[in-house]
Amino acid sequence: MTTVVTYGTFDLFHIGHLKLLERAKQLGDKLIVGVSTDEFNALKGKRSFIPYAQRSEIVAALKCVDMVIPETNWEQKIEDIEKYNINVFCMGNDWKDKFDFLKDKCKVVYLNRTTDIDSTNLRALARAFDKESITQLAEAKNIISDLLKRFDVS
Ligand code: C2G
Repeated sequence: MTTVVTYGTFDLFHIGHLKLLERAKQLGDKLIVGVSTDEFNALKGKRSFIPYAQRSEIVAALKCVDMVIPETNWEQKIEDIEKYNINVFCMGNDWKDKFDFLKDKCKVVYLNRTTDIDSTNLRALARAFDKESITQLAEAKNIISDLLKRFDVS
């Protein structure tokens, strides 16, 4: 039985997260995912849009995920590897080399990230969309009020 572990925030869950987790599962038989708590995200200097309870429930619901644990600090990886008899630690390659210190405890694998999507640009997209739709609504309001004036409808 090969047990794989990976960690992440998984905010605004998207295809990049899914592909990472599915490929992580392919590295073994069992996949454990450490989902960053809101408090740990604050330590990472990240504020997630979706609260931990929902982020962890979404990840736990995935076919490829066997177990979710809270990620509360940077140091827990070493304990987790021993506690859960981890054989493979994997992360997206935006973390390349950052976890090589785990190599004396288990295999360390960095998987290619999925390009053109991440939670930050999804948030920016949502903000732009809101702004654009508000602008369109304001334009529509002006058109309607002009029409009402023209036909003297109060
Ligand atoms: N990821 C990916 N492709 C993307 C976005 C993310 O493959 N387009 C991967 C990341 O490389 C990471 C995982 O999905 O392996 C989770 O990404 P984040 O939620 O951004 O994780 P992060 O905030 O980097 O936290 O201790 C490790 C940290 O908890 C990682």
